[in-house]
Amino acid sequence: MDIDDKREYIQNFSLDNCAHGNQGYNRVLLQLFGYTGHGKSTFINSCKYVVDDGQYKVYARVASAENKPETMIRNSYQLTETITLVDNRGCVTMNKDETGEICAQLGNFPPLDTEVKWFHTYTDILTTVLESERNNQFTDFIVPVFVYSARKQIAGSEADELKALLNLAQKITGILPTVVLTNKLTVNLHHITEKFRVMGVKLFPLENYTEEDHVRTREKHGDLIKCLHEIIKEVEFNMKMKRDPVAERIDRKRILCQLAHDRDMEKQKEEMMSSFRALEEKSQRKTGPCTQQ
Ligand SMILES: Nc1nc2c(ncn2[C@@H]2O[C@H](COP(=O)(O)OP(=O)(O)OP(=O)(O)O)[C@@H](O)[C@H]2O)c(=O)[nH]1
Ligand SMILES: [Mg+2]
Repeated sequence: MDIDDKREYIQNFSLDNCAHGNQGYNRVLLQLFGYTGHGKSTFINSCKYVVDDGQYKVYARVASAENKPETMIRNSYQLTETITLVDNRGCVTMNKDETGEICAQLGNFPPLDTEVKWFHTYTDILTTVLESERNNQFTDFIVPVFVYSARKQIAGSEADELKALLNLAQKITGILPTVVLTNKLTVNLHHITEKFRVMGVKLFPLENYTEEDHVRTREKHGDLIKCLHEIIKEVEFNMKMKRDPVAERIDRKRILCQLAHDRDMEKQKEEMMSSFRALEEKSQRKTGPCTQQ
C-alpha cells in the first residue's frame, strides 16, 4: 500500500463496515496524552495536514516553547467522519493527582471542549464520573496515544514511571497504547527507542510539521500516515471481537473509582505518618537527648 492508499483507508474508515458492524460505537477517539511540551498539539496539526492533504493550518494552539504549558482545555478535532483527535491536558510531573486526572481523561469522563482541572480527592473523581452521565461519551471507541519527545532523556526511574503510566492507560481503555515519538531528528533517537521497545509498545518515531516548517516531505508525510494507518488497522482488528460499549464504560468507572480510592488511602497514610513523625520530633526536643549512665 502506498501513502495515497493508506490515506484513503483512513479517510474512508467507518465503524459500520467492521466485522460485526459498529456494535454501538459511533466514533473513534484518538486520545492523545503525555507530558506537557512533547508535541501533542503539533501532532494534531500534522495529522490534519496529511489527512486533509491541503494547506497547512494551525487547528490546535501550540506552545511557544517546550517548557510553557499551553493546552488547558480538552479540545477535540475531527479528522474524518469517524475519527476524532482529543488534545488532553498534559501533565508536568506524574504525581498522584495528575495520574488520577489522566485516567479520568483517558476513560473519557470529563466533557470534551471544556477546561481541565486537576483532581485532589476521591470525591472529585466520583463527581466527574457521576457528571459524565450528562454526556453521551460511552459511544466512543477509545484509543490511547502517548506522545513523547525524543529530545527528552529517560533516566532509570523515569522508565518505570512511564511503564506504569502506559500500563494504567491500557487498564482503563482496554487497548495497548501506541507511542508517537516526536522530534525524531535528534541524536538520542536510538537510545530512546530502545527504552520504549523493551516496554512492548507500538512505537512511531516521526517529525511533526510545525508552523515554521511545513514544507511537505515524503518522509514526514509517510511516517505520519503510516502511524495513523496502523492505529486504525488496530481498531478494525479490535472490532473483530464482540464488544459492549456500555459494559466497557461500567468497567472504566469501577477502575477509576478504585484507583481514586487507593490514592486517597495512600495520601491519608502518608499524612498520618508525617504528623506522627512531627509529634515524635517535638517530644524528643522537649525531653532532650538521652543522658548516658
Ligand atoms: N522540530 C520539531 N518541533 C516540534 C515537534 N513536535 C513539537 N514541536 C515543538 O515543540 C513545542 C511544544 O509542542 P506542543 O505541540 O505545544 O506540545 P504539547 O504536548 O501540546 O504541550 P501542552 O499543550 O503544554 O501539553 C512547540 O514549539 C512545537 O513547535 C517535532 O516533531 N519537531
Ligand atoms: Mg498542547
